[in-house]
Amino acid sequence: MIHTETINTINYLVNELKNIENEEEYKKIVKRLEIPVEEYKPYMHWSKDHYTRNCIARTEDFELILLCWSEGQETPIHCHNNQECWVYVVEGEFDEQRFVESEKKSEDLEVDAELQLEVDGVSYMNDDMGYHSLANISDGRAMSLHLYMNPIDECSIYNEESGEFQWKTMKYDSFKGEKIS
Ligand code: CSS
Ligand code: FE2
Repeated sequence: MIHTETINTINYLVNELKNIENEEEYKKIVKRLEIPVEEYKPYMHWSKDHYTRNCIARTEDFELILLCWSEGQETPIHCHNNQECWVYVVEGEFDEQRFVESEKKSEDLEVDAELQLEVDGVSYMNDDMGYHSLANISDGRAMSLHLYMNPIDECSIYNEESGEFQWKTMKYDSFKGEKIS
């Protein structure tokens, strides 16, 4: 059975995700999030070189990751490997750009939408909607919680200079609070 009350701890969130019986319920869970920032402490790691991917929980069905962004860090334009992706802003502000293949030349991408995401904001993406990129536009660090269904280990990233896509394996910087060197 799935509950409807506010989710205010990571443990409760992970339990709710594990108890999901129907895919529609993922979306409802994301709307119930009211987790204080301190709760994320075990998963917070930053790097000056790239945004970090900190896995909180993973099953065959879903993956819950905290992304920690230093000022100015961003993703390349990427797909979601046929999975569904929810992004919830924990701290800071993000710019999301969405792209679709150009009708004139399929290897070119065109901006389809640009969104600004603030704390508590949620964004949803899947491959039918196109590709996207996310950038931390805060004056400092930012954090976002990502829920993928199912887990995404690889994605195709777009090289804006060559106009080509390339598959990339995605790694974790920490797993359940343990840093991976
Ligand atoms: N897909 C990127 C983040 S933007 S949804 C990642 O998991 O690293
Ligand atoms: Fe993404």
